[in-house]
Amino acid sequence: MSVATTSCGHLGWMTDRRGYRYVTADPLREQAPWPAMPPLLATLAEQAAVQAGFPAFRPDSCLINRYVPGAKMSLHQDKDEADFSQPIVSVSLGLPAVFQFGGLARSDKAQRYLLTHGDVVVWGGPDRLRFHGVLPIKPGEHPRMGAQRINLTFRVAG
Ligand SMILES: O=C(O)CCC(=O)C(=O)O
Ligand SMILES: [Mn+2]
Repeated sequence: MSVATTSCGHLGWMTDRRGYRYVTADPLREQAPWPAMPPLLATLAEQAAVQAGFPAFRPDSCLINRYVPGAKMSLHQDKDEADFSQPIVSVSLGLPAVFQFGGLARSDKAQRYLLTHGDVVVWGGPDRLRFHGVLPIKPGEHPRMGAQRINLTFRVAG
């Protein structure tokens, strides 16, 4: 079971035979520009970054991941962005998830955090390239979001 992904903002993330990269147009919508990042959400992400010590954070990309029960994301690093001095800001909505936050090597032991509706996580600085992932989402029904989890990650990609 995999995660469905799209983006908003100036840059969005895509994968094809050439690999993963950020692009300015959505290949699944006839190369239309990605939808604009809602200002309210951009402001939320920027304010969270300020609180975590990253006052210059101006995201140009927001990845939108949709998990249904059983969907998971394997341990990985976010390393396709241009500027690792800028953090990742993650907003979770809907069903709870167990977020794994590991070290700088894939084999490092990962800590586990339960992320529930409305939780915001910021990782940056020396933690920016830590491996992270999401364990399979348990079946359930969220009162506002139904049987799904939506995760938004705000990034400085370009
Ligand atoms: O769904 C999450 O909490 C993490 C998503 C993530 O790591 C990613 O999209 O790169
Ligand atoms: Mn990631």
